[in-house]
Amino acid sequence: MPVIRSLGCAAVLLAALALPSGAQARPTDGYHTAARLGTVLDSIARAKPALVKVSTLATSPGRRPVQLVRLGGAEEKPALLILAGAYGPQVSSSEVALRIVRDLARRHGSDTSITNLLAAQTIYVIPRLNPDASEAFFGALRHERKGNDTASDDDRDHVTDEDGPDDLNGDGFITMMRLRAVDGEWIADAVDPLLMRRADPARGERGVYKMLTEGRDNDGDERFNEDGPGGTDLSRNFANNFPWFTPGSGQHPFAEAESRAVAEFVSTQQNIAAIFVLGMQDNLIKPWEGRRVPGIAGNPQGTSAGGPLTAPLAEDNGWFNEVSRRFKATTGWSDGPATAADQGDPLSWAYFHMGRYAFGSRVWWPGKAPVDSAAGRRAPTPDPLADERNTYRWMRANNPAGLVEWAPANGVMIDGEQVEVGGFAPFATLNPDAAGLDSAATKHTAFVVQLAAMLPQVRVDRVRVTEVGPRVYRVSADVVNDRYLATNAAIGARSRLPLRVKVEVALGRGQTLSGGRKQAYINALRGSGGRETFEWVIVGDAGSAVTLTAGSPITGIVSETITLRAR
Ligand SMILES: [Ca+2]
Ligand SMILES: [Ca+2]
Ligand SMILES: [Ca+2]
Ligand SMILES: [Ca+2]
Repeated sequence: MPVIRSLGCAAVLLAALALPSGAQARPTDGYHTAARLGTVLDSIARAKPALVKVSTLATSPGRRPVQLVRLGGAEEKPALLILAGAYGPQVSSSEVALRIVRDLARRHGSDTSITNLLAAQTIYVIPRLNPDASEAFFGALRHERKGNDTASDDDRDHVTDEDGPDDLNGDGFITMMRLRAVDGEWIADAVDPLLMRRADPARGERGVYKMLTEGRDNDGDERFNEDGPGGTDLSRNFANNFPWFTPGSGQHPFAEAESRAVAEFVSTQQNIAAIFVLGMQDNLIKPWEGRRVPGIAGNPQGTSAGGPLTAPLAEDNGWFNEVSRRFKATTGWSDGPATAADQGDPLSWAYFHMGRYAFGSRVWWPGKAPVDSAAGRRAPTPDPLADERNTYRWMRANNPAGLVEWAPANGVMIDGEQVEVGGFAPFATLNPDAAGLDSAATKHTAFVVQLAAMLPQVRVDRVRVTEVGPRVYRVSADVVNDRYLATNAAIGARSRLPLRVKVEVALGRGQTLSGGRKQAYINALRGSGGRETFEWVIVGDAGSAVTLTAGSPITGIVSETITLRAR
């Protein structure tokens, strides 16, 4: 194995040397195939073996490993989990996760803040949850494939993967296609004709085109590209609000080895305090807004009578708002694309099902394009295509290769009509160039460092001992959380996930407890100095000691030895 690895490195080096100067940047520059991702992670672990451990969390149906990186040494401390690459086409999320690992590992030992952080906390990173789907990014034919390699007969016609997209114009991209049809619902936008929108009959508009993914009806069932290669989109295979019977979501929640491994890891790993998802769901640019939604038959949601929660708890709003404010201050980003639906996604699952503080970033998106105010170029207000128009104009200015202007695909006719092919190039709207990746990674690393410092931590404060009678002592102490986040979000206090803070007094020989509880639990200890006072009456000899411990796997456990004597 090491022989093959060194050969691989040499080959990469030779390829780099052989690149002619001034060579065209390729859209895959800066990105790592599944194989290269594994090689790079292994080399980071080899360089810092005491700090970084890489293991295989699951093996995909395509026999690719889903890696788990543990930063912070062998002992498992209170932890942050970073999950990326569940949505295959968003390869940028894996690349940012890889750069977070690389950057933290590199700075450990020379940057005191990082060294201290990783001495006190563990950071887990799952950089690429759907390696099967992401591999399409590197293929000769570029196609935004979402599913892993699980075989799936999406249209239930007894044949599997019989009709995928086809490159009709031979440009190496799968984009969209349009053809004129009397029952077409689409028209080209008057201002930016690359953009298509549905005709609005209320405004007297008549549809002209049918819009489909580029490709033929390979099996003649009168449906186009309805069942291509690729099974389950792992960003839709988690349990919260699971989209049942939807092609691509999987047979049932956690039907796949990859998603199931995450569920098992988070369920058994009691030290995970918060989960940061780099994916298609956002709650950092636009924070979640918890509100009370009436449940089934008017019963409260989150109860057996009222059905599951569909909105975050309003009690958590303040914290989501503040973390969002800090994310925007750290990244300099103030707005971004709308979040994708919370349907079977890992972010909403982390919060609603696992009771964790969960934060989601869209990672990267085309920035604000300059407004085109030339006559005839003004967009209508309100603009039904605002987001697409911005993306189109940004591409035109920054990445023209990300656009395919509508043009006839030579000689391809469907229903007697000439097929035209066009639209955004695959991957272009989700994945920046190499410099864009590095810049997004720097911002996200800074936020990760900040977020890790917000995780709850407890200490014991104000220990007081008073003698109330011969051999009888009253002992009291506070348990304090100085960090920003509470030991449990409101959702976690309700589900008792993660484990609550336990406060326990251990008696010495000849001592008895005559007041107070040997073990007590704190439902949720708020941050920013939240404290709870505990009191015990202990019978024992002067000078003997009791041990007080407080904490949980997510806060760390502290202990204090208290000597019984009058103070
Ligand atoms: Ca089929
Ligand atoms: Ca094409
Ligand atoms: Ca079919
Ligand atoms: Ca078909």
